[in-house]
Amino acid sequence: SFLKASMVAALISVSAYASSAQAQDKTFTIALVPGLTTDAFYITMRKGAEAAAKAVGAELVFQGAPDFNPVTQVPVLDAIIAKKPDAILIAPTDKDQLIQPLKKAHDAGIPVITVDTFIGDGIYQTGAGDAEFPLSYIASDNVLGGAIAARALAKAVGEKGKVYVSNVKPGISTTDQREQGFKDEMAANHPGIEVLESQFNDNDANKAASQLQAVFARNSDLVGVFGANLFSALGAANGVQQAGQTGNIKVVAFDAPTSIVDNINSGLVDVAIAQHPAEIGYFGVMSAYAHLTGNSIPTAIGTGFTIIDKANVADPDVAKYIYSD
Ligand code: T6T
Repeated sequence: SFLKASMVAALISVSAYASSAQAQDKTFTIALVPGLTTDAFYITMRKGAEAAAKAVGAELVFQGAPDFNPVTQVPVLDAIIAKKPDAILIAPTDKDQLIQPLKKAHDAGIPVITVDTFIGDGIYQTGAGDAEFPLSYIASDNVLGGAIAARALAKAVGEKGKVYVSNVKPGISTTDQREQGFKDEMAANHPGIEVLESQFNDNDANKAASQLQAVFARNSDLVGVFGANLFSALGAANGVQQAGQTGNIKVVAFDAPTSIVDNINSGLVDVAIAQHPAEIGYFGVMSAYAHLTGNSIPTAIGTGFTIIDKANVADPDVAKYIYSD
């Protein structure tokens, strides 16, 4: 009869509702471990991650060390693993030194996705090697970024003269790749440029500033510098200013903190290559969520760049890529 059929239909719909509600009731906890906490790049990444977490009803835990260093990052990671989150997103601070610590998470059944930086060679899910267990690598194309920087610097200095790379330290996947991309592009297409020895500053802008002045003291014909990350670029630019060489020594900066706007407008920095950290955080969380809900995910996701200079820095479509403080 009609009554019976409608009762059955009602029961079916109640149980369908109950099971979908149950699925949605599970609040996934996703941890994001940045390279360091006090860096506008990772602060912006966190915003994108929070936006995605909100969209899927997940809880985001953001926990990191105060400096970019495996010695301080590993204990933070260990503490996160002990809390057994549903997934870990991490920017490993060293290609090799984070393999074993992350393997512990993997062995504990916690899915690992690396954001910004990678471990091993960054090629995951191959079944070969000891560092291919992360599910995905979500980041800028850093070799390309280095090549973009080389072209911008070569143009700024008129394709001629001595330049160098202000860098963090060897062993970090991102900044290693930027330096490689920069040097390869200079060697292949800019014969008038001489690339001097790189200077490593340990992510200390003050050190980068002193190094700029020391390189200039040894090479009075220095014409340009590529700052391979936020602190390297900020420090190198400050060094140029302190040496009274604004406009004479051209600066191409990787990353785009708010201070870059003033530096571009004043002519201290010629070009800033903004990464899209919010995009990295957003797709990091979305990938973790997709995996946790039974969907397959890409083993690599490449995010974009925005190239900022004096001509476009005031354009809202460009300025929206300036990092959050
Ligand atoms: O350049 C970013 C990031 O991509 C790199 O891995 C480390 O340095 C930054 O966080 C900027 O400080």
